[in-house]
Amino acid sequence: QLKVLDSGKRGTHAPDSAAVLSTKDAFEESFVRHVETTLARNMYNCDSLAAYQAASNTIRDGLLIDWANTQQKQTIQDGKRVYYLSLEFLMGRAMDNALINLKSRDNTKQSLNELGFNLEDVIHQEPDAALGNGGLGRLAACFVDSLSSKNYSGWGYGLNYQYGIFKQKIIDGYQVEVPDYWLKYSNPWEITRHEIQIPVDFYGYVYEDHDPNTGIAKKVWSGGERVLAVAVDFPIPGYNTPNTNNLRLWNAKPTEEFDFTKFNAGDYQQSVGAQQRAEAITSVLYPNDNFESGKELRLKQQYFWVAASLHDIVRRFKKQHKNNWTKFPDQIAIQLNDTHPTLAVVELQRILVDLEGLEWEKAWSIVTKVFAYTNHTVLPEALEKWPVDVLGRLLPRHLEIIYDINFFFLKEVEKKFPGDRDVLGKVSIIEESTPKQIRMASLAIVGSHKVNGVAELHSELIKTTIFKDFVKVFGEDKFTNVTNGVTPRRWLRQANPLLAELIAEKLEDPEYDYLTNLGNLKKLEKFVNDDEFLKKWDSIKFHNKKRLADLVKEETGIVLDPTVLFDVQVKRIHEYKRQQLNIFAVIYRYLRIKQLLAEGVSLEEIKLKHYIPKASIFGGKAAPGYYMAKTIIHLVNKVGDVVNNDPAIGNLLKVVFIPDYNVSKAEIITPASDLSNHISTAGTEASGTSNMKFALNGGLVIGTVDGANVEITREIGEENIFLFGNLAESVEELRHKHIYEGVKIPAALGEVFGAIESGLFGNPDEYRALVDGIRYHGDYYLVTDDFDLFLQTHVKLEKVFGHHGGDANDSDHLHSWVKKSVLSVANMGFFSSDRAIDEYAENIWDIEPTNQ
Ligand code: GLG
Repeated sequence: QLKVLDSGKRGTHAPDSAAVLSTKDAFEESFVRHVETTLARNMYNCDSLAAYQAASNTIRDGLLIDWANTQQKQTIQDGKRVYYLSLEFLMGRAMDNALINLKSRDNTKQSLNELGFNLEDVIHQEPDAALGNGGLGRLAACFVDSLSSKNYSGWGYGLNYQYGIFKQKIIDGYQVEVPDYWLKYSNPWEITRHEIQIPVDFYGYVYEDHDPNTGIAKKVWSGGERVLAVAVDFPIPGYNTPNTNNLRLWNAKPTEEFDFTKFNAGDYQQSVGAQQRAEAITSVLYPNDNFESGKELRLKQQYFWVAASLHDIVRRFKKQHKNNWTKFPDQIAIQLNDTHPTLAVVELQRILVDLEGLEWEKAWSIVTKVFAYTNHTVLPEALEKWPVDVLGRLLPRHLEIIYDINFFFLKEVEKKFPGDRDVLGKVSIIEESTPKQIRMASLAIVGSHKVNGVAELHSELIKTTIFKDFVKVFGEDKFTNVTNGVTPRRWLRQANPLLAELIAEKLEDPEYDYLTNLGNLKKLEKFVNDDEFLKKWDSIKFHNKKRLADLVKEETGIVLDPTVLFDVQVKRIHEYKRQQLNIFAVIYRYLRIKQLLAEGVSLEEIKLKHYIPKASIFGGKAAPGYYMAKTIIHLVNKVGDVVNNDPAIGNLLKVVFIPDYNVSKAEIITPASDLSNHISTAGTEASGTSNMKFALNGGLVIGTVDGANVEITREIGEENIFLFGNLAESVEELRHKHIYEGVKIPAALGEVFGAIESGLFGNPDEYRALVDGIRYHGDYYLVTDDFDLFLQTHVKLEKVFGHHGGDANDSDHLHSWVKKSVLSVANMGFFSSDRAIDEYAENIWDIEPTNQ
């Protein structure tokens, strides 16, 4: 029985974070104590890094009190909890976010000032927690923020990689990967739970045993290799609430076991070797986005994480509910973020049947009530499949269970569709290929009670394409949509403090309550004809553009004029995201400007009649093994070299590639865009989330009719977004045409290819694969079909942007572009991750917020 502390008592021991953070004295006292004790330094010898460490330890102390209170409160309330299983949490920096959520930023800033430090400098000392690749990992980070902020009881479970996503350097225009050893100076935000160590087994064999009492046969998995999972916790503060959830990431550690046979045989090195390998499991994040490489270590990571998390969840359940298993689904919901944690389905079935002795059917009905699965992509190269022999060697008992799950499932399918071998083959969890493979998405669907896509279009597409046979078997209701969202705490308040402040002022909301009621932004619409307001709005954008120009100068040496149109595309580099379409259009623009100049047209005239000045800003990482993506990076950089060093074109065009795009850089880039590109081939981008961030920060969007662009358009109005391109429903036909009738290169694109092949951007052989992929190999991503439409849309949007002087006195610009910007922001309330989490809670998890 847990001891229940009444709130009075709790008050005397551990009030809340406010005690450490709300008064300057308390902050300063704690700061100095951490400098002197935790860091063993003194105030005379305290640089910004030490200041960061002392400040974050102080803030962390406050968080831990909230964290402990929350855990106790949640345990006492004994409600249902959700566990979000994600192999990636792309958190970024923690300090600024914690200060904002705890509403202690101003106070801390002042305290640090008094101590002789500048808050911004201190914040910059923190390395990004970059335990993710892109949208999928950042979504998980936004979701844990919303779970806390909306007072849900919800934990994240993941892996504590020693190396996050690599750091990207650009050398001679090429991407070079550098390891990201982010824990160099230890991490003040993590709390290692040395007492929570869970053994995880691999390999070995399965035998049958008989219960001595009942004589019933049961399977036993034995032998193999054992690794320990050690829990590392990160407190996740909610905004304006004491509710502080937990993100638990696992570290792999060797057991103390030791191979004495080898040791005695004199082979000391070998005897510790296996143990040393244990730590490799959590050492590095796989750097692929939307691509599965099928490496055995990756499967090991997945099982290690899933097994540790489930044993932890089951242990916590048993502490309160013993073996009252029917209660399990009333207490616990588990969300599978993509198929990466799908082995959790199998592991829970194994725990219930093999370890807890439940009957198969009873166990399976519990399992399927607990799990739900989110799909993030329809790209075939991203769908996980594991060869049967690889999985069977690593996890022999799990393979048997997968076969049994499939057997019982197919029996049901057979009942529904007697004799229909075609359906059976299509929905089978085992693909009868050579080698045989396990289809993880099929397993996830069969093991879950709900399956969701991440934007309306995507959720419809999965029902009619990759999962259509499952819809036949399970019916439509199992498949649903939850459109993604982003947290306005980080992506508005933290990234764009001036805009957040202006909005608070206009909404007469000095406490910034709109940050958890984002629908309130709608009230901004009233001011859309108020010139003073529009000017202020525009001057904030200008300020943010200057801030980005400073970053670009620092990172690349290139000087950007902040009055020109900032045209941004930052995201992972991928053919389906079509950075190549963008850079080809930039090349075309450059060629046209050069041609006009050659015809004797002056720069001024070009500006007035043809092209407005703009800067094309790119950023993003390519997976280290993705040749085509790396080629695109190289081309962007080489185009930049040519264009930026051509004095003839003045400020008409600049092209920059910002190296090492990450969360912290996104916080500077996002608020500074006039226009951002979300131009994937229709039907390929499941949702996109940066489109939401840009629109929320008053940047306009040029995009295809894909992913969440569709819903953004519906919310903000089609007059406030620049959509173009072929629709998802035409894609198949166009691809088919390319193959059977050949690819037609539009004239403008032909000129671009000509320039590339003339060597204007260096050795043309370097770009051969990129150009030939379009010209001779079917143009799979439909660059040729959308190129002219993209150019035309630019002509249109640049008219709307007009000739902006940057002094916010251009009234055409104010009444066209800036007005659209305001209207976008006013209607972006739907895209808060709070709304997404509420939908999951209500439609999938069946949980309610806790009482605070
Ligand atoms: C995926 C998709 C994105 C999506 C994100 C979050 O490609 O379109 O926005 O998940 O659902 N790998 C990803 O980033």
